[in-house]
Amino acid sequence: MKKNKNNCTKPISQNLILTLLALYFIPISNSPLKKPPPLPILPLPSSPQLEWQLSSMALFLHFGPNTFTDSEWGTGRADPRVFNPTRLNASQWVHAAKSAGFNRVILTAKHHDGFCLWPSEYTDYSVKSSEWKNGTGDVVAELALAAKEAGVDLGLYLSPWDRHEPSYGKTLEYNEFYMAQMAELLTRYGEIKEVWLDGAKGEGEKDMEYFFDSWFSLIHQLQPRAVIFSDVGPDTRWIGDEAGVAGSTCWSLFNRSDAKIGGTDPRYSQGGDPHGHDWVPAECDVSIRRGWFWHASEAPKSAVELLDLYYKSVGRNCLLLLNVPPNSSGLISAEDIQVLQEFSDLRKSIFSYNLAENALVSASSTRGGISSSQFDPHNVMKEGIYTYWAPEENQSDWTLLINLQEPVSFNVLQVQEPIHMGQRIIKFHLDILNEEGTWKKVINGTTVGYQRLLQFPTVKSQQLRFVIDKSRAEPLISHSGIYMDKFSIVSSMSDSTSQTSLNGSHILQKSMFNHSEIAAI
Ligand code: FUL
Repeated sequence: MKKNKNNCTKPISQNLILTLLALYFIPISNSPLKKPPPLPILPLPSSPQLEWQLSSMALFLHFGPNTFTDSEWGTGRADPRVFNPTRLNASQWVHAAKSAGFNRVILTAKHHDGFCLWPSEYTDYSVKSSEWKNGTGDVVAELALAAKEAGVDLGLYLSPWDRHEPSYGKTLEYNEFYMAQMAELLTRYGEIKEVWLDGAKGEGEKDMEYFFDSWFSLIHQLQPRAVIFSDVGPDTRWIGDEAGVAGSTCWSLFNRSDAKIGGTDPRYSQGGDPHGHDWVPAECDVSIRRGWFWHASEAPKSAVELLDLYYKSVGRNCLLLLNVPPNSSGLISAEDIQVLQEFSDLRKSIFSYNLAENALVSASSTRGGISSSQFDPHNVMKEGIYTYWAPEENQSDWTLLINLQEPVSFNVLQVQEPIHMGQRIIKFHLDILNEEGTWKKVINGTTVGYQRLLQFPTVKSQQLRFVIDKSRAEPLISHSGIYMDKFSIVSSMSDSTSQTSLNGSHILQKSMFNHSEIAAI
């Protein structure tokens, strides 16, 4: 029998089976399959590091005998009875932090003088020997309770350098002592979200080794959600200055093995390392007053100064750790509270309304095609890092076009990367379409990370063009905004401390490349 092209010589039952089989394999829904997200680019943040970064700011509380003796680095010989904060109210500290937008507080549980703000069982140099509450008080406990009630995270600073403890200088003994104190702090006070320590030490002090690896393992074992701050991480690094200022190029990438606690190169810390193998974002610590501890003679910085620090820390991919020291009565002084409130009001008045909120956004390309809403350019108008615009792979142009639908004046640009996918952007710029119909550059920038804020003299336009010039991999943008800041004074069109050199290493040109090339940079 001759077969026709429909093969209709097969018995009917066989055809029916084939048809049923074919139907079985046809997807029931007509919706197209989703394009998966691109591969993340290593290194990536851990979950506690992400939580830390999203909190943006923390309040540092330097408090102890130094508060009563008008000193900064106590000798460790001050009479413990000087510690007597008769009006101490940890809820007031927490309230001051929370109402100014700080969701984390970090207390000097022990500073260099060795005095413990909790009744440690390993020393008598503590609140136990003070006049305060006749030696029955516990500042760490009071703060832990107040923070918990307010839903504010708690961190503790346990200074390695201890000028009181007799075992300091005897490596084995002191490491045992330090770890025992650390264990007290991490097992008695509920959840601790950050442990802060550093390599600060006076000249000519006794030489000894700190067993950092053992300390860090203990901390992560006892408080798995805590980030550990030190000059070089492991979880968050010191920015390298005590002015609260990050480099205008600031990577969360870092090589821990290239840096040492107590001996960092400030330039390396300020900029991070585009070739770093470790994710170690930076924390910018600075005091609201000149000293870290409260001194009657000092006054707080102004709110506009704090706003400038905000741009130079939070606006450069870092966390701002602002020290606001309680005074000798045990309260944060009224003038500091007022400045904190004004600082909060300034931020609210600038950042609570994104002038691009109703913009129409298009892009040079969209991953999965323009019909894919998953990576839609309009995602950049949504807040948060988990929705983002992604371009198609292997493009030579990475541009977002933002039509504001009417001319708008602004002087601040905000850009955010979905950092759970790695930090990617090396260089970018913003253009506006001027009245003559030509594009004019407003500002160049290097690195974005969790959040980049760039200031420039006020411009007005309806059409904006955000261009990514160089990136470690396909750039992803989770959020973007433009704002009007009427309070800061900005004199130049460029980011003044802009560093274009990436620690002397070569930079990938914007081009097509694959993941093995990325791994090689
Ligand atoms: C430094 C210390 O020496 C200062 O006293 C202050 O605590 C600052 C935050 O860290 O290392």
